[in-house]
Amino acid sequence: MFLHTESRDTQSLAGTWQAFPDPYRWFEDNWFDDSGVPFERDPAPPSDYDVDDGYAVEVPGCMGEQIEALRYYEGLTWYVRRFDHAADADRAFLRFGAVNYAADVWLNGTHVGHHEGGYTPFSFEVTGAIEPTDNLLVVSADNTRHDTAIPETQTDWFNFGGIFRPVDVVCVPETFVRHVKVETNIEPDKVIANVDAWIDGDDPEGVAVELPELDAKATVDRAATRDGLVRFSGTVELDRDAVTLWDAEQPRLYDIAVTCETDRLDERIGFREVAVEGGDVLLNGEPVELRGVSMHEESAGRGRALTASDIERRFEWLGQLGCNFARLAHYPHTERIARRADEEGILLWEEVPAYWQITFEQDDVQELYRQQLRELIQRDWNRPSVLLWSIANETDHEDDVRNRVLPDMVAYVRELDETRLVTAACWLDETETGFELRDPLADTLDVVGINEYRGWYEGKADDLNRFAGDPDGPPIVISETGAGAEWGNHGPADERWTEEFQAAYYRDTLRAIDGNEQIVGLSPWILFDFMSPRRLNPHQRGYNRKGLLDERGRKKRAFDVLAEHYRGRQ
Ligand code: GCB
Repeated sequence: MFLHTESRDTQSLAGTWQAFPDPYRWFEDNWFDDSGVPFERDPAPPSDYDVDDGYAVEVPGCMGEQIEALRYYEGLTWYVRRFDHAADADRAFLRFGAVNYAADVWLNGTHVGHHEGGYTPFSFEVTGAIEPTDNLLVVSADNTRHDTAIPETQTDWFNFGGIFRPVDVVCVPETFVRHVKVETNIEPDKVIANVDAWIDGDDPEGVAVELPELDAKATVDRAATRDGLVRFSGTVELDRDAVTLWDAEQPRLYDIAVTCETDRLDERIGFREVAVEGGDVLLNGEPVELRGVSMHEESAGRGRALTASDIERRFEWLGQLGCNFARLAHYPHTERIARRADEEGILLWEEVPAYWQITFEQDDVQELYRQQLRELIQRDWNRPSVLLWSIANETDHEDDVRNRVLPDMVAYVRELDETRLVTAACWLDETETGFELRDPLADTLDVVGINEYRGWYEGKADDLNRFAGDPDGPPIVISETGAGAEWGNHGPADERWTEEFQAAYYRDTLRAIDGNEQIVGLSPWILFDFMSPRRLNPHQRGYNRKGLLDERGRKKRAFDVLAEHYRGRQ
């Protein structure tokens, strides 16, 4: 179960760490004694390494962005950090926001855990292992691509390695509230918060819930015990008139506190309900048109380690475009984006990197798939901004194994969270008369994402005229569409890689889908240019150039085309 950290007493381990890239996996074999304890120093003179004097790197950070010579390095890297820990809490956990891709962690020689998956948080209890002074923390971070990983070996993005999100020591009492889930329902005369709280430690006497701004209090009841945690469940009922619902225009958030005798956890929630009815997506009972854009979690020179000002800029651009929606592609982005989207009233599509080819037939891969879904969903299930959980991107809908496994994943997502909509990015099939949605997965989804690049990889940008849509079918979001352009490259609108070509592509595509009743939203590809090692022509040189902005944040002409389109529909 996810360890809630946001409102906790934490010690940040951000700062300078020592990094040891280990392409030959030499240290793995030689740095540990027989009991698996990492040596503190190279025992054999003359010394080949010193754990206190490796490459100095900042954590959070992507190592290759900090050390030019290691930019394309993929493999094992040892990270070392010494720290004092003054707090005298009953229990302590080490919490990692994300490490790409696999991590093993040792504290003072004790192996405290292993984690696979490059974009979701994880934590290990270190209560017995942590000392007041001079702790030695060793983390192996390995971004080797392999064919039973999620994502697999081929992606259209750069495989930034390292500990790129915060690392914290989280201090808690013996018995504490490990996590909460608050689901909200809107009824004609009341608003209901269904609260689950997971207690770690001894079985407490009781658990209470309070919403101070609404002057509401309730106690919740013991419901079940599982994996050493006791779950308490209950509801808080509120007068409909007393509550301002969360929506894009007025993203009202409320504090909620969950307490047991020894502990208190604070969260910020929004009251809102999402649903699909007929071909519409409803937010609080009203159809909503999703004016969005896709983005990667990337910032020039920093890789995926976004700063507060990087996040600020992204929301400024969304505001300038007139967006109420964003697709966070193709893996979980930092939770700070979702928290910010809560405040800004931006609806989100969040996804796991089940991208292109995945070894779906293997049980351990399916387990890893479930784990990545669970870690994302538990992290963000209290965010009112999250509208859609996407389970996959462009997987082969003629593959029987895929067609067996993905519906299981849809069911798993619904088991974890019944209150969000489930989607996936699929393709349309071209037929003699036009385009059809033939992917069998569509029958199990609430909303179908369609990626399409007519007018770029093939066909013409107005080809989508020939997609009639099915007014009785599920709502569709065009989850990708786009064309490459190099910022500052001007020329005629029929010359590829010019800003004018890209702007014309947007105009034609927007016109082609306008009025199609099945299409309820759009998240074109993509807000800004991003690194991709498979894009090498002279206009690209390592970047996918379909951004509305380049990687330095300079706007291309298509930015204004989309802004004008969205602003006209606000
Ligand atoms: C896609 C992928 C996306 C690529 C994009 C492109 O369909 O989902 O990851 O970057 O196309 O630019 O081709």
